[in-house]
Amino acid sequence: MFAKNDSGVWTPVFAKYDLGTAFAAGIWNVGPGGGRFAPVMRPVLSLEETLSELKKAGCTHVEFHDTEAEPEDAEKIMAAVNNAGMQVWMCTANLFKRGPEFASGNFGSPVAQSRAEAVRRTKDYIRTGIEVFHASVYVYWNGSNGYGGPMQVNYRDMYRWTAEGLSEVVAWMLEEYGPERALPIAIEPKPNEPVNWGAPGDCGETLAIISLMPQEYRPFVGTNLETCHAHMAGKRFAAELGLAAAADKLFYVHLNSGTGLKYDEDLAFGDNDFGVAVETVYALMEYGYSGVVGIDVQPLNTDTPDQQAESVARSIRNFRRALTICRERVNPDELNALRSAANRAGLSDWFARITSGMS
Ligand code: GCO
Ligand code: MN
Repeated sequence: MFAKNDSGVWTPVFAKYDLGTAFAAGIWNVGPGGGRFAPVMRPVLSLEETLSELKKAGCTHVEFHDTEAEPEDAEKIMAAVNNAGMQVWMCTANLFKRGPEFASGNFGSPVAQSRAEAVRRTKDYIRTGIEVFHASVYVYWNGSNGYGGPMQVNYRDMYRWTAEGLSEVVAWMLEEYGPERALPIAIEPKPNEPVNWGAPGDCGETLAIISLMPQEYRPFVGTNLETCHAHMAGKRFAAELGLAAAADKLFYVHLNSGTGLKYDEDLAFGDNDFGVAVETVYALMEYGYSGVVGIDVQPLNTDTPDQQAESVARSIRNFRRALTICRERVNPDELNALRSAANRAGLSDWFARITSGMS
C-alpha cells in the first residue's frame, strides 16, 4: 500500500507496531532438518502444526513461498492462518528451487525464457499476496540470480535485466491495482549460495539496481536485509540497515545470525554474537523502524522434535533482551557525545558495559 508524502512522492505505508511486539517467520523456519551433512532430526509438521509452533514461538505473522502456498491453494491456506489467529506479512515467489528454469538465475539470467518465467511467477504471486493474503510486503530474494565463473554472463546485461524484470513487474502492478493497493517490493540481497556470486550481493548493489529502474517505478521497490547475508558479504549488518535507511528503502528485515565469512548458517538472532543483536535493535530504533520484524532461521541440527521452533523463539527472546538493553541502558546523549568525539576507546568500553550490565 502506498500514499503520497508531503513532497508528492509515493511512499510505502506499513501497519505500525511497537518494536518487539510483532514478528513474522516463514513456515520454512521449522522442519525436519536433514540434508548433505545431517540426518532428518524431527517429524514433518502439518501447516496447522507449523502455524501453531510459530505462534507459540511469538510470531504474530507468517511468510510463504509460492512453493509452500501455491496460488490455487491460497484461499484454503489463508483460512488456516486466520484460524491460527495470525496474519500473512510477506509472500515471495520461489525463483530458485522450483524447476530447471531458474538454474541459471531469474530476472538477470542469460536465458530469456528464465527471465520471462521469473516475471510471470512474480506477477502471479503478487496477485495472490494482494487479493488473498492481504500481505504487507513482497520479497524478491535473489536466490540463483548471479553467475558461477568467468564469462558466464554479460555483467552489465545481468544488472540491467534484473532492473528491467522488476520494472516490468512494478508497471503491471500499478496498472492492475494502482499505488494505493500495490505491494511494496523488498529486494533481499545475498552474496552467494546457492549461486557462487549472487546479484545483488549486498545493500549497495540493491540500491544500484533500483537506480537502474525508470524513476517512476523506483518508489515501489526497497530492501529486505538479512543479518547473515550481510556477514557473508563482509558487512556490519547495522551499517547495511543504515544505508537502506539513508535511501528511505528500509522496507523489511530478516533477522538471524552467523559466525562470520562462512555460509548462510541461519542461526537464531543473537546466537554467537549478542552484541550484533544489540546494535541491530538500536539501529532499528534510530531509523524509526515500526513494521513487523522478520525472522529467517533454521532449527539447529541438535534440536529435538519438541524444539521445532526453538530458533524462532530464541530469536524473539534475544530481540526483546536487546530491546530492553537499548531502552534501559543506552543514554542517547552519552552515546552521541562519544560518537561526535570519535572516542572509539570510550565507545568500546561503553558497549561492553551496556551489553554486559557490568560497570
Ligand atoms: C535464503 C533466503 C531465503 C529467503 C526466502 C524469502 O538464504 O534462503 O534468506 O530464506 O529469505 O526465500 O525471501
Ligand atoms: Mn531470508
